[in-house]
Order: sequence, then C-alpha cells, then structure tokens
Amino acid sequence: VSRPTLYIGDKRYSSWSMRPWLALKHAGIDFEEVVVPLDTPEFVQRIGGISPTRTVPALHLDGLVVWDSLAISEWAAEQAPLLWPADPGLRATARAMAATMHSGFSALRREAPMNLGRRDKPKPLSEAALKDVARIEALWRDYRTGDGPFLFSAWSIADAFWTPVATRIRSYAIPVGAAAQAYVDVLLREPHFQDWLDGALAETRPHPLRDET
Ligand SMILES: N[C@@H](CCC(=O)N[C@@H](CS)C(=O)NCC(=O)O)C(=O)O
Repeated sequence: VSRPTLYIGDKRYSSWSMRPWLALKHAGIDFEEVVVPLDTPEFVQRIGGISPTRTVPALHLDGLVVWDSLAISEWAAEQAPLLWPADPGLRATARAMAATMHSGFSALRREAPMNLGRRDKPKPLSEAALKDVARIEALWRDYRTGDGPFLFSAWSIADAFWTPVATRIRSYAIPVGAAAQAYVDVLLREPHFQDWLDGALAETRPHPLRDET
C-alpha cells in the first residue's frame, strides 16, 4: 500500500481542505499533501486530474480517488475508529453534527469566509448570518458531552468540522457567549490545527477574492 496523497487548497482559505487534513493527522496516517492554489490558472489546469468534482480536497490512494471532505474523513475513521465516539448513540450524534456543518450555515460561510491571515477584525454580519451563529452556539451547548475539552469529550471528526467555524469567529471577532468562546479557544489551541495555521501563515500568495481589508 503506497502513501496516500491529500490534495488541498491554500491553507489560509480552504476550510474544506482543513477538515479531512485534521482527521488524517488525528488518525496518525502518514500522507503526502499537495497544495493546489485556489482560483489560479494552475488550479484549472490540474484539477481535472485530481478530482471528478473539480474541487479540493481529494485523497488519492492506490488508484482510488476519494473526494469530499466528509467522505475522506470517513475513510480516515475506517483506519482509526476512534475518530468518532465509541458509543453508538454519541457516534450518530457526532455524525449529525459534522453533517450539519457540512451542508449548512451558508449565510455565515458566505459573509465570513475563512481567512487565516485575518485576526480579530470585526465585520458587520447580516441577520441571517447572526442567526447561523446563534444556531451554532445552541448546538454546541446542547450536544456537548463528557468532561473532555471537545464536543464529545475526546477529539472527533465533529470537532474537525467546527474548527473552520472557530477560525471565522476569531477572524471576524464575532461575539459569542463564554461557553462557545471557550470551545473556540480549545479548537484553536489544538496542536494539529496549530500546525495547519503555521502552514497558512507561511503562505504569501495574495488572493484575488479573499484579501479584503
Ligand atoms: N463538498 C465539498 C466542497 C469542496 C469545495 O467546494 N472546495 C473548494 C475549495 S475550499 C474548491 O475546490 N473550489 C474550487 C472551485 O470551485 O473551482 C467537500 O466537502 O469537499
């Protein structure tokens, strides 16, 4: 079995790429990462050979291509089952939490795109985006389980899916309650995220669409 390759976008901007990258790291899987810069001629030229959906992330292993951040995370969980909670009920809830993030909160995502080069700079958000934030806070409050720092006590793929949201809260100085802020801080202090952030801050390419001040 050869080493898997994870194709990702810029670490500063590609929130979809971050989630399975974190899952693979937490699984202890040895993989190669290849950054394909978003919104460039290089991306357009290479993406057809990388993913049938022409999006990153995509994982290549031994002739198999797995696209979509959740599908790649599930592949990682098959190698390392503890990426989900061991209890079947909690596991179902954790999957629901990840899937909810995967397919929802479009107003917040549109108005506050991930940009790891931006920190503590407020931006006025629409009512729809603020509603997204309130729903996220309620989910975090109502489904937090156990004594550990993460949503289901130990780190799980659900936390991977919320980590880009945590970065948006910090980047755009979005006000949240004390419990939500504490969870945000836990996600942003997590060592594998810190490694991703170091990589993001080392990227210097100006981005045509995202570098608003
Ligand atoms: N649902 C997909 C979404 C992936 C996605 O939209 N990726 C963006 C970058 S973060 C992309 O590749 N955009 C390139 C394009 O649309 O041309 C997933 O979870 O992987």
